[in-house]
Amino acid sequence: MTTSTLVDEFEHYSAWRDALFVRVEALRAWLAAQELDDGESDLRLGQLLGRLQEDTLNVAFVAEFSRGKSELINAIFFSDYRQRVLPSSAGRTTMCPTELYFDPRRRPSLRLLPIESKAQEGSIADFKRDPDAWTEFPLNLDSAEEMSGTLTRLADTQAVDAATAEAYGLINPLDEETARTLNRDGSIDIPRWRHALINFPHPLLKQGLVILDTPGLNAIGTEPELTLSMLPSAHAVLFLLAADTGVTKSDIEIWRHHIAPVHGASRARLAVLNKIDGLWDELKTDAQVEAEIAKQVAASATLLDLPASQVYPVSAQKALVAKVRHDEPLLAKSRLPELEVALSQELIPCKQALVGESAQAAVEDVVVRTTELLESRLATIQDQIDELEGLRGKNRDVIQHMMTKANEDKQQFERGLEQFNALRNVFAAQVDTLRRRLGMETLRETVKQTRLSMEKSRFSSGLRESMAQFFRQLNDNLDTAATTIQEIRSMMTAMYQKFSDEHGLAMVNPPDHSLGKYRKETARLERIFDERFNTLFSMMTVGQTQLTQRFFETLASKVVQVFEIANSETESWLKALIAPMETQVREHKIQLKRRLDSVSRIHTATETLDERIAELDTAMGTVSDQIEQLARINARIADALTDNLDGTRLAKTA
Ligand SMILES: Nc1nc2c(ncn2[C@@H]2O[C@H](COP(=O)(O)OP(=O)(O)OP(=O)(O)O)[C@@H](O)[C@H]2O)c(=O)[nH]1
Ligand SMILES: [Mg+2]
Repeated sequence: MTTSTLVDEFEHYSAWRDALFVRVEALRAWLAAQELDDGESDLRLGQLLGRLQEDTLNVAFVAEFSRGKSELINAIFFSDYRQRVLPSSAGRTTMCPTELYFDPRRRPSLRLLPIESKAQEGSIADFKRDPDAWTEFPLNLDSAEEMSGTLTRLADTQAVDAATAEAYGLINPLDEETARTLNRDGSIDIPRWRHALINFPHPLLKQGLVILDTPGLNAIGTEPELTLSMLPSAHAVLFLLAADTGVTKSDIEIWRHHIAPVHGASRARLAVLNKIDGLWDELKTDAQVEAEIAKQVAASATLLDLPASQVYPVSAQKALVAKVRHDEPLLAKSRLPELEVALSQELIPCKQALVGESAQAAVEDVVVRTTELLESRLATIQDQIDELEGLRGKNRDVIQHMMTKANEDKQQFERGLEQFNALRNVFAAQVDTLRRRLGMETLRETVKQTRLSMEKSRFSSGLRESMAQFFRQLNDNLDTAATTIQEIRSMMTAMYQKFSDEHGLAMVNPPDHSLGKYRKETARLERIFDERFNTLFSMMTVGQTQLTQRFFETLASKVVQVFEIANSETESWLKALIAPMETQVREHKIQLKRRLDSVSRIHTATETLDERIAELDTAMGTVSDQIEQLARINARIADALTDNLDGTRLAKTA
């Protein structure tokens, strides 16, 4: 198998993730076996395990047509198949966005969403939930030829009249470009499919790699979901230029509108100057060719406003040939290995840090909570032992006194509980306010109102105002929700303080919860809308109005997604807020009762005292063991988390 740094790094990453999974699973099993798995911990660990299992690494390839995206994907990921897996040829080839991944629950196949779906409501994400919307072709893995034959459907086109193309939002009749693309009979060739899903059991795809191949600007501009969702959610975006065309106007447009804004701290973005083999020239010295390549790299970097070191010159085609023929000098000359190193360095550590952080937060939360519980058990047992030890040889009067005292403590605690229950009502009311502001029903209503007001407005200024109003409403709701969250938190903090002061319960610092990242996400969507709108605004036609509405629908479904996450995180937070209190209260009640029982037992038979103390000693040993075991399991998870971050590799079997 041809090895490359990217493939290696990704395999190491998967091994790291698998090891982490196994150890977190061990924690969960241990908690269950020890009967320490309160619902909240089990839920958090279950979610974490689910995330680790479904974890994907998304890499998107974006460029104007014919820059060599499909060829580069073939060269980086599919050279083992010794031929082109994705079709790559001169002119427009890939006609629709194509996702490559592996889902073991489905057979290997190519699934295609017909272009007619553009006239229907629903985003690609919606259609993905509807298997009947897709045309499916099985992939015959035993025949490379048959397989690449099936995949040529990615290049299917069909001729339609201009009105149909406009209704799909694929052309703008006012555009000069459109006039030129019309056939002699007035028809126009459009893609046959809107989106493609390739389910393919490649080793890397099996480990969670998802590759997105895109067609040129025409498709990016007409499929809002690419801009809003698929590109921003990619962990790395590779932008391709070609040495034979140089940097064209539409290259720059794609870069400025679709890639440059999509840059976050945790996202890799690489510019690639492909087809440098066109500059190889046997009549020139190597140094002269080098200089020529460096010159083109520098020129491209200037136009993209990037340092030259961030533009990677390669020859995808020669790299593919070199890998297939095991021709090392040619592979070096293609300079693909350098790109692969850069890609893996930018991509994998970021991704690992992200996954590691979220795993660590969940595990720490569960471990801290469980340790606290065990420690409070330990303290109570110790108290009881002390109490009983003090009783040895005391007379009945003293024991009578102890019993009165235990009863008093119990009653005082019950009064405290009444207050706690009263507070829960206040808590419930505030949670209600919070859910109203953040809830999905409110959001759906806001979306509906915006849709209505957009339909009513005939002018672009009206459309814009509807959208501005939409975002104002969202922000207002998020602000109110944030204030309520702070109120709830300070109320709970006070309650914990009170229980800790009056009843000696462990002081818990309730977790914080911020809606900041959702504010940021809606702000980002608003910015994308603004930019998009400014581009469209200059050429508003009936078709464009429709396009704006379709754009809004995608935007709205994106906002719905954001709010869904915000809601589920908020719900988890609410649970995490109240759960320790409930556990502590339950635990304290049990301990008070035990104390009372034991005193009254002694009251009736002072001779059982030694037996009882021995019992408590055993219980003490059990709990201490549990604390130790938990610490060991936690340390193993911490090892799994940090091993690889330090650069040492984890064996797959670890
Ligand atoms: N000389 C040379 N040709 C290349 C290279 N990479 C790709 N090509 C050729 O360029 C043409 C376009 O390549 P594709 O991989 O289809 O390009 P694409 O970016 O996927 O294009 P669309 O699918 O149309 O968006 C094909 O004929 C490739 O063989 C390269 O490194 N050198
Ligand atoms: Mg292609």
